[in-house]
Amino acid sequence: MRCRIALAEKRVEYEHKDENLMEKSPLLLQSNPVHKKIPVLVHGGKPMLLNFWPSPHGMRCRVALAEKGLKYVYREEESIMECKSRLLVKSDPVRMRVPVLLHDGKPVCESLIIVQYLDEVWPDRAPLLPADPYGRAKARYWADFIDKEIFECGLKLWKLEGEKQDEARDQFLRALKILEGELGEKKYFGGDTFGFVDVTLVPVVAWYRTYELFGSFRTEMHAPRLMAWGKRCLERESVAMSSLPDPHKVHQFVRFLRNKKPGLQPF
Ligand SMILES: N[C@@H](CCC(=O)N[C@@H](CS)C(=O)NCC(=O)O)C(=O)O
Repeated sequence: MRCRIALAEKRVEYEHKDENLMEKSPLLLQSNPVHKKIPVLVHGGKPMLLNFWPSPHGMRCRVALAEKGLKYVYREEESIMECKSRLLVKSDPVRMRVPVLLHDGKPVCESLIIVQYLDEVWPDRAPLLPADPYGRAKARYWADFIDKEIFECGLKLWKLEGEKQDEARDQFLRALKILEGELGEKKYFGGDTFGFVDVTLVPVVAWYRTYELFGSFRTEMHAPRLMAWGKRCLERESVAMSSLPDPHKVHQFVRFLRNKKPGLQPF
């Protein structure tokens, strides 16, 4: 109890594990092999991810963590729209946005930086970026393209209406076509292996429905290869395990946000 009070006094976020003292866990025996008693504080353990479930940026971090088979503590910033947690404010005082990865107590912000950080710290587990500098430069180019032309433009599909929304739809469909060309006949953007560009784009699978319903188009008609790629990605354990949210749930949530926006027609 005194440890919990001290942690609370210091405002330290932590994961609490209950011990069954009749059957001591391997973690307790390994952490306190002499006395085999609680409490034990394990410091610098698993990474922690601060996220908000519909965030496509958070989804890519979850997929990268799963690809690398890394165990981590997941923390939902459930009230992010109204107020940010102390931990989020402390971790990203500039933008206060999710996702944030805390590793060894240090925050890493921005999803693409997080994915690259994971790849650098754990290079031997399912490498995501190509080994050669030119391959890496190309993969980063496409990741940047996806961020701007798919996810940033996707926001405009539900936040705008009229002519501006039409422009966003044209830009979005053009980007899908370009990505369709880049994928070509390959299994993944990374060739035979699922890589950095795949991780960057895969959250779109949970968002297609929302983009389609707000933008009045069918992705299948414009980018059939990308749709097939999305289905292949969903078969991967890492993607399934990363709990990409149900597309209907994402759409319901976005509809709720849009209908709260003043000056826009309810959708
Ligand atoms: N470029 C950032 C975008 C992060 C972002 O837009 N996060 C949103 C959720 S998807 C957020 O935290 N919004 C809350 C806010 O801005 O107050 C990344 O890739 O991580």
